[in-house]
Amino acid sequence: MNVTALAAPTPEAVRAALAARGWEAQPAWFAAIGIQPFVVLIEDITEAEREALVHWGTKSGADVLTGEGWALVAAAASRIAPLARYDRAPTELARLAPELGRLLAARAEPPRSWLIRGAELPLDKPVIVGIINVTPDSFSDGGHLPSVEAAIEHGAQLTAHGARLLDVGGESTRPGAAPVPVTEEIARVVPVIAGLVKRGAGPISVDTRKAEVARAALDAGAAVVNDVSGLQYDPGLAAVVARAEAGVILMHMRGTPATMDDLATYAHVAPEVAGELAATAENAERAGIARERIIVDPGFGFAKTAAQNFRLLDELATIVALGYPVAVGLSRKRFLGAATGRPVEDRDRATAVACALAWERGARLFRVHDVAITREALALAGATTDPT
Ligand code: PMM
Repeated sequence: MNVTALAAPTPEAVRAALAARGWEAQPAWFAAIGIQPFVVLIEDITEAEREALVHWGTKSGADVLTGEGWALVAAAASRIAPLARYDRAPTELARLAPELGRLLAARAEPPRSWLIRGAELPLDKPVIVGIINVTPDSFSDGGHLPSVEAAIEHGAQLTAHGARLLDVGGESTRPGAAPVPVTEEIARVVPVIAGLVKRGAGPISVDTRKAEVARAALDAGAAVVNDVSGLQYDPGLAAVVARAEAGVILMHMRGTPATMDDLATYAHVAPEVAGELAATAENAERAGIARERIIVDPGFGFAKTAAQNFRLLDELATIVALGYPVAVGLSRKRFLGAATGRPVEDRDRATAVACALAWERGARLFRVHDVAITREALALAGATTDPT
């Protein structure tokens, strides 16, 4: 007899063990996903639902921890899966089925690609988003790109280093930053976007919260709108994205850059950010943006303390579980300095490591200043998790 402990925290070891024994790829994957541990936190439940869950847990061998109005259910995913089926779940728990079904489906079949305007980006490999800030006062690189030509040249270089999307922004969103007038923001970003399109660089995303800026950028050839306000700043933005059939990145934050630091109040950051992002994405879909065009981003550094950013990075899988592809903007952020002691101009190594950690937890898009070093870190992380 030979007994081996498999590396089971990810489904890969089980999939590989079954594949090595002749299983087809798809059944091996579903079996591996099925025996993965699955932990769901269920909130706002009635006393009757709580009792039904405890009873079901005892019968089915799942662990159920509960308090008033909530339950935490833990077991292999395959054991919990019947609760997502109306014909198998206790009638008292029918309310649970749709959301649980969505979470289980997102685990088994994560999105494989992202639809942007006029193209489809595959997500099987990391997508590096190169930052082009044309602002005099951006968080980390403001003022480094003094002219349109320099910005275009920089974009071409980021593409050569491996960026698969270029994010052009004309308004700083650092804590306390003042808003930029629409005409000024358009004057900053449109010539750069038009110039990049002319050079064949891109695809291009515009980092803006404003409908008018987004419209001008899309007219100039942008394919994606990256909105750090998650559609909260300008009620007209969603319709612009929907009409143009553009891709959209919806980032989580609370308040505005001027007020966000006082709103970093969470009892448990990851589930709260996930809940708020889910509502944002539903808004977007209700406004006519197709699900396949939506990326969510937990908004590192926006209305979060350093400690909350670290928790969020560790628990990123909670955001991934929403079922939308996840982007992360970790580049040079203050919390990386809190861990490494490095100033903002010396945080690209920490950024690269943080991106690799985020990839392992399921992030697929990485918005960074230094594309070359991040590409190396992600090449290694990607090779380590590649099943082939
Ligand atoms: N961070 C900044 C700006 N735009 N967009 C997304 N989607 N995610 C981010 O985390 C994000 C962003 C601020 O950083 P910068 O001033 O260095 O660009």
